[in-house]
Amino acid sequence: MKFSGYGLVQNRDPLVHENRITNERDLFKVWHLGIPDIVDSSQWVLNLTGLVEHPLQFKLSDLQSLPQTSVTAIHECAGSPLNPKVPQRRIGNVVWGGVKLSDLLKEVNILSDAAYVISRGIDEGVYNNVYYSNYEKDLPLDKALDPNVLIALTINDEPITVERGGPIRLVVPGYYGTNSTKWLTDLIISNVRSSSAFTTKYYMDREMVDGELKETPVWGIQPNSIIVHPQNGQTVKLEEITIWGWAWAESAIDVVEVSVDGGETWQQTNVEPRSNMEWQRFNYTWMPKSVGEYCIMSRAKNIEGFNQPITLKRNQVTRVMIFVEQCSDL
Ligand SMILES: Nc1nc2c(c(=O)[nH]1)N[C@H]1C(S)=C(S)[C@@H](COP(=O)(O)O)O[C@H]1N2
Ligand SMILES: [Mo]
Repeated sequence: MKFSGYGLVQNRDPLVHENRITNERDLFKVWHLGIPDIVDSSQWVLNLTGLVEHPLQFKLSDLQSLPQTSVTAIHECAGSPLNPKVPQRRIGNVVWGGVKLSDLLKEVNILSDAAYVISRGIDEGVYNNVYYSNYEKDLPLDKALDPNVLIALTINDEPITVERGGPIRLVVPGYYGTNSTKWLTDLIISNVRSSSAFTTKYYMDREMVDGELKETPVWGIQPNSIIVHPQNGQTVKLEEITIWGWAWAESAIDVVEVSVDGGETWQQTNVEPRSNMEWQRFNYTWMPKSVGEYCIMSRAKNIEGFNQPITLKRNQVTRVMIFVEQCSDL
């Protein structure tokens, strides 16, 4: 292993999100078990096995010679599985390139009782004091057949670095980053979910609903938004200002509201339509009534009608505090 144990790189420079496409070097990185030492990626082999008629192996060069597609998509970490309700907003919007998983699945002929695709990475190590010999995740077969799901070889038109999961990783646009297995070695077609700790113990939301424990896998990204301008702590002049930011979810966002009074009242913003699996820009022109301190919030609703919660969820609304001061030339 090149690096052992859990690690996180997060660029907290607030200006990172001014661009629609996030620079690779500005995009967060997460690993639970370590970063494997990959000496010769030309030897990399991806096994496609399980409930299939013809199991197959693909070398890196095999994948490179198949038809390539690109998908522009949000990439969001669900946050720490030890504190799943704490919002982190590790997010970016990037261009992935590679082979459609659905193209590989066509070649192996999936058997009729298949329901999930289990993905396994080569990384091994200790997470939260327990040793794991692999990182393993799963996704429903329906999602795996979505043409946006890729065996990715590039990010923003560059080969995926080892720290980011190269030479090949799974990318599941619309699902939280945890499902996009890095250093991908195995895809196993199954009729049951994976029994891995990363799908059962961790990344499984638990809440009491009507006295019963409801467990939900951390798959589809729930509505979320960030305010890019103004920035938290910023001082602005008493004049018209454009509040803008990004909103996203697995399905398209159709409404984003902002509040300039800490959530008492909400105003609709202009939201651009969704393109591919990208985040959507919203903006709202605001004329502050007077000088003072303001708490600005944004909340996004997806086309299925789900709204961002105010508190206690990883996708709770963002708040920024700003100061409005008198224009100096008045
Ligand atoms: N093999 C492997 N894949 C993994 C992980 C991991 O620890 N091992 N972490 C997951 C998590 S929680 C996230 S958020 C994303 C992070 O991808 P990135 O480092 O490219 O941003 O990878 C996912 N895939
Ligand atoms: Mo994550």
